[in-house]
Amino acid sequence: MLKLKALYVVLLGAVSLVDSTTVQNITSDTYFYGQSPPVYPSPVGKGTGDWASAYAKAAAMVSKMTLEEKSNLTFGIPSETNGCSGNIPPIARLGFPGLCWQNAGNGVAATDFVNSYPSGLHVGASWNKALAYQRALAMGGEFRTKGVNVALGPVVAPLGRIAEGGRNWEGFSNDPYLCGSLVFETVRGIQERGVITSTKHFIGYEQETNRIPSTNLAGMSVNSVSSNIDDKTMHELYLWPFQDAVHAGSGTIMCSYNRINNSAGCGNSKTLNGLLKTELGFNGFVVSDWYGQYAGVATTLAGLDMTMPNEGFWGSSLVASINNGSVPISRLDDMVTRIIAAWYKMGQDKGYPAPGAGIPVDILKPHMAVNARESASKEVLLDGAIEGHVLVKNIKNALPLKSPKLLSLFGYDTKAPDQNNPPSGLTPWAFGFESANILEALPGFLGTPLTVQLSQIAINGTIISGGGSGANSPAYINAPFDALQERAYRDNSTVLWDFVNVNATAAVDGASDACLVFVNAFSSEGFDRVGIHDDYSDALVNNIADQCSNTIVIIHNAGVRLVDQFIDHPNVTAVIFAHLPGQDSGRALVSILYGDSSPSGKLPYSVPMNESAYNSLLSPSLPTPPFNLFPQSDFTEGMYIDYRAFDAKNITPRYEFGFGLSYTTFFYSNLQIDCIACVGTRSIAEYPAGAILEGGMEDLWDVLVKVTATVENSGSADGAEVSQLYLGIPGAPVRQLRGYSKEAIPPGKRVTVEFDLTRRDLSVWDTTRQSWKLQSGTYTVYVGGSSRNLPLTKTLKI
Ligand SMILES: *[C@@H]1O[C@H](CO)[C@@H](O)[C@H](O)[C@H]1NC(C)=O
Ligand SMILES: *[C@@H]1O[C@H](CO)[C@@H](O)[C@H](O)[C@H]1NC(C)=O
Ligand SMILES: *[C@@H]1O[C@H](CO)[C@@H](O)[C@H](O)[C@H]1NC(C)=O
Ligand SMILES: *[C@@H]1O[C@H](CO)[C@@H](O)[C@H](O)[C@H]1NC(C)=O
Ligand SMILES: *[C@@H]1O[C@H](CO)[C@@H](O)[C@H](O)[C@H]1NC(C)=O
Ligand SMILES: *[C@@H]1O[C@H](CO)[C@@H](O)[C@H](O)[C@H]1NC(C)=O
Ligand SMILES: *[C@@H]1O[C@H](CO)[C@@H](O)[C@H](O)[C@H]1NC(C)=O
Ligand SMILES: *[C@@H]1O[C@H](CO)[C@@H](O)[C@H](O)[C@H]1NC(C)=O
Ligand SMILES: CC(=O)N[C@H]1CO[C@H](CO)[C@@H](O)[C@@H]1O
Repeated sequence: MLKLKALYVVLLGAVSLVDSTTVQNITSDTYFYGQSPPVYPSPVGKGTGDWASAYAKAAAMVSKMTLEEKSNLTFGIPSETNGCSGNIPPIARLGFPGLCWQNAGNGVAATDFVNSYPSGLHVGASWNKALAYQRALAMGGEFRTKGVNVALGPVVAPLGRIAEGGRNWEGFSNDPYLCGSLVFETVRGIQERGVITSTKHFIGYEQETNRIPSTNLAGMSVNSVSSNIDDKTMHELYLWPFQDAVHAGSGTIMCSYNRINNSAGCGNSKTLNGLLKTELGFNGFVVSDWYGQYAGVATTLAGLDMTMPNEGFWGSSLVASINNGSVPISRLDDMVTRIIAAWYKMGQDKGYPAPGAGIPVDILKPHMAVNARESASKEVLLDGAIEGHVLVKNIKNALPLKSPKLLSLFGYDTKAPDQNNPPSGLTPWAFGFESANILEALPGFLGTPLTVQLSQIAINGTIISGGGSGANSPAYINAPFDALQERAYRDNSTVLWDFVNVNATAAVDGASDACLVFVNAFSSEGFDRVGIHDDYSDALVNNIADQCSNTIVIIHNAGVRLVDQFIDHPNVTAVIFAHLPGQDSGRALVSILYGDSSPSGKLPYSVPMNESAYNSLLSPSLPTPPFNLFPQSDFTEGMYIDYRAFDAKNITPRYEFGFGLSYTTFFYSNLQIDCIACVGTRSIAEYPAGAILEGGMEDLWDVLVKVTATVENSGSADGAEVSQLYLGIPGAPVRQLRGYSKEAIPPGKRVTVEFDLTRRDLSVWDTTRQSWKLQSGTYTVYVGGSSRNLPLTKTLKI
């Protein structure tokens, strides 16, 4: 979702919205990878499990509503009393106060007195479920205090299929298991504070390029990209984290701008009625992405329950479609029941702040200060910032620093952004867009911002988040420069810097103990990145390394970032992927640099040797003939993205998925498998047979195998290790992440780590039977510290 509403209106206004059937004008079905099959009618919400009483209360309220009142709950209206990203009006006579919707998945956006939490990618790099849950609780408290009924997040699509995807940083990881486990904790934590989560963007939303309908340079309508995904890949990759979000009880799911198999995300009966509402037993409601409703009756019948941020194709037309019989009233009743049930389910009927109470209409005008920051969040913010840093190179004992007397600092990413108070009045929004000018990038959505080189980086200062609607609002920014200066004060040491000269003219004091070079890889909603390295930053690093024998590189990266142009420089002694740490960026980094904490993050993606490792999954596909007007993106690689592809093709990555260094070492031993489902133990059915609860058939979550291993801190420093379990399923990718556990372990101590493998974890999607299938055969269990460092292996037979 994007805040530049006016721009959208302009773009959409110029577009004649084309239904997928028109496509057949320019081609025949045979040209297509797939067409979405019709799934009707839209399933009526059942209110399973702990939704039962919310559904009963909702049904009672809905029974008192007039047709127009019901209709009015299905679309957004402008508000004169708050600045929320979206508003659903109240029905005062029934005691329903309305709903305020606000960005975003990584903290309350576009307002004051809130915190900026680490972004999704940073949380992914932390591999810490408990911390993800604590972060969600803390963020949820802020949304609640601000009177936000629905938080516009978390994000699990894009998953990260395309390395350059502009919004990959909003989500956790391109591995569905890691992503799914963290979205589960996030939904649970936010909703525990009574805030409805809007897990997004359903589904196959993997590129910004052509994400929405537009007009090309010839003035012709170009439809949104179609993500053409086969059924197996859909289930085992893209639907997987949504399944976890639904299992956690996500109150609403946001449908996406893109099309899936040539049918719009918010009008696709197969994905909405079929996958989400039937197969996953979703009790909540489906909301459109902002201006993402491209048709009227068709979307109503396909399972869309609410359109945002205005009446879209509904309003009086929805009422008319009920009156003329093209939409049954039962569909509208279901839409409204799902919406009101979500509100009751979170307990918003009791003691909830008024919608938008803490979100002023105009932040620049005098307004009441509503402080949403809680003291308990302080620790979560700092720990979250620390744990998402991933150390990938550390030679000559460069780190931790040993009481340095003189540090020299270089790079545009060292200090807080230059311009801290742009005209919008809010730092984060603008600094998100600072270098890559979104206004240049939007028309045509061809993903090629004009200033190609600089658009990859945020040249005016350090980044703590990406840009666009997912950017959040810091209470302050503690930049690396700030924290290092403070440390120099404490230590009576010296820091020198040069942020102006970027090449050989940058002077390095010859007595420097270390030179720290800060660069970034920026990314934003609205356009895809134009590369995964940039020559400008790489030259900056090399120029310092040429002059300084202890050069430490810190990269704030909103996605995969190559290091090939400087990694082998003998003077580059350490490299940290610092991701997007939120407002405590600097002090988190200093804690790691000085060894107050050992780095414990691991990569939630692979870093390849170079661009060519990605093949087609680098640049998002552009419309090509004969589909110029109907861009197609065929997901022909299936399951094989990131490490699944590298493993299958035997491509050696620079740094593999799950890799990250520590200041200590860990030793793995004693792999034990307790296989409840194994041959000779108990006969287990091939297919699940349980009732459909939230997230699908309930027995999909039965634990069929328990694995334990011993992990010892075999070094001399404190540290935390992310133990990872990969599973080789017959006929599936070589190995797939199916368990992980992060434990702090003192030197010389051992812990037992446990991994529970559920029926879903062990199964594959059977396209014929349309069910998860537990195959008979031999499975390999691997346990270790990364996807390619797996010292423990055993097989089991099911
Ligand atoms: C898309 O088409 C593929 C190929 O026909 C099919 O396997 C898949 O189920 C379809 N998915 C949707 C959502 O239409
Ligand atoms: C429904 O919404 C419209 C437009 O916002 C408003 O004019 C009308 O009064 C509302 N009707 C009811 C019954 O609330
Ligand atoms: C019913 O009303 C809707 C909304 O105005 C309209 O799109 C549709 O064509 C109408 N159908 C019939 C059969 O009149
Ligand atoms: C960023 O820096 C460029 C080049 O120095 C400058 O033109 C631009 O105005 C700056 N943008 C912001 C948001 O500070
Ligand atoms: C820094 O200097 C102050 C005053 O001279 C002294 O008290 C303090 O111990 C010194 N700190 C360190 C870390 O050397
Ligand atoms: C590098 O330094 C030279 C002066 O030695 C200067 O002319 C040039 O513009 C600099 N390059 C960059 C990229 O700043
Ligand atoms: C490494 O740094 C030293 C300065 O300390 C410099 O003399 C040397 O040339 C550098 N090495 C390389 C390969 O640039
Ligand atoms: C890119 O990396 C691969 C290994 O991943 C290697 O085989 C290939 O030669 C490299 N290409 C270039 C241009 O460096
Ligand atoms: C056969 C036919 O009608 N082709 C038209 C389909 O739409 C394109 C784009 O609008 C036209 O250029 C073709 O003439």
